[in-house]
Amino acid sequence: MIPVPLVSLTCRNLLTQRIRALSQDGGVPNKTLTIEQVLTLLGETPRRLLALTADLEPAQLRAIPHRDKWSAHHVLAHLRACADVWGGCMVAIIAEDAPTLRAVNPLTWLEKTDYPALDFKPSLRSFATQRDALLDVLRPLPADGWARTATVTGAGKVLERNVLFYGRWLAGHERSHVKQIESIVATFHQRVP
Ligand code: NI
Repeated sequence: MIPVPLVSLTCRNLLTQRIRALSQDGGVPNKTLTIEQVLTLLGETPRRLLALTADLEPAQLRAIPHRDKWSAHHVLAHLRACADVWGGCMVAIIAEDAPTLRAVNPLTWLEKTDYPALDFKPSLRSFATQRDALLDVLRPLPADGWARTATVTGAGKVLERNVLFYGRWLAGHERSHVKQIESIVATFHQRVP
């Protein structure tokens, strides 16, 4: 039996404010994933999201279950913003020789997008298409390509970061949010006593 959604937020501002208030995990990049693990995880994320949410109704995708503070809709909007920012850094470092990049907070970037206003399923398709394009760039990359660096400003001290740094950050961060969506979706599959 499917519980009635408890909260349904459709207002874009409320969504972005909620994501901003609840995001606390973007600042801790993963430091241990291998290149193969990064590629595998990045390829899995859109497929996992599709499989997990395939039988949910739009209202369920926007509903915030008791035990979780995000809806699936929040998570997808957040993941898309992170993919834009960190995936964009990877592509820039591959395309340019030792570029200087200005650090962008994905939470700030999200506010410049229409992701919170989009319906979940077309938004997920766009996310998957973007991911395929990123993987087309990353899969042929030799090991020294993953070590290409950028100088990153605007995040306090000036940093040097490479492609693998952003790949680990993106993949590790998505892995935790996929688990979060598993938890959200599980609440809709529980039997109500
Ligand atoms: Ni996050």
